[in-house]
Amino acid sequence: MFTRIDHVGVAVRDLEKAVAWYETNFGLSVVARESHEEQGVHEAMMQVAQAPAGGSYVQLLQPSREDSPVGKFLARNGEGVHHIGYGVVDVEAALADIGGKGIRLVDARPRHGSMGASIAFLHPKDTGGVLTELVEAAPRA
Ligand code: CMX
Ligand code: CO
Repeated sequence: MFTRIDHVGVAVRDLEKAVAWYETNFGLSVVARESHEEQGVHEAMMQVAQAPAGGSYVQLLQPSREDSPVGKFLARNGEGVHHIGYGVVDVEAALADIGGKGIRLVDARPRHGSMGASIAFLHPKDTGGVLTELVEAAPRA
């Protein structure tokens, strides 16, 4: 069902500092910067690899408000790995399959994610404590 690891989401307090750190120390480059107000995040996608089936990234996430998923996570755990995003070919089909196994879906229906992807989250309490995102990448232009 999963085609690759699309990204690892990392909670950070200061997006600009984190971007500079990944550029300087790991040689990664920003490929997209976005803000998603409904998610309460400012984010930067740092490219790790390019591939025909879709790239792989580190997604740096700074909360835009305290009462958001990343804001609450930071208050509780501090900076660090927040979620894993797996690539899927068809996010609706993957949701139906996984939901059918009784795993709680945070998103019953896919919604818009970074870089035009269609995404959905699974609840960490049903996935061994790992917040999990399904990512159907936008069709290539
Ligand atoms: N990883 C693992 N566990 C997590 C977690 C995470 N990232 N976030 C919350 N939890 C756990 C908490 O530790 C807590 O556990 P306990 O009950 O054992 O203490 C429990 O889940 C509830 O935590 P909460 O802070 O009260 O959070 P909510 O119930 O309000 O929300 C969740 C949890 C998963 C529904 C919410 O974080 C969510 O909707 N996440 C998906 C959206 C998201 O993360 N957006 C930002 C990224 C956007 C992107 O990638 O594009
Ligand atoms: Co993500």
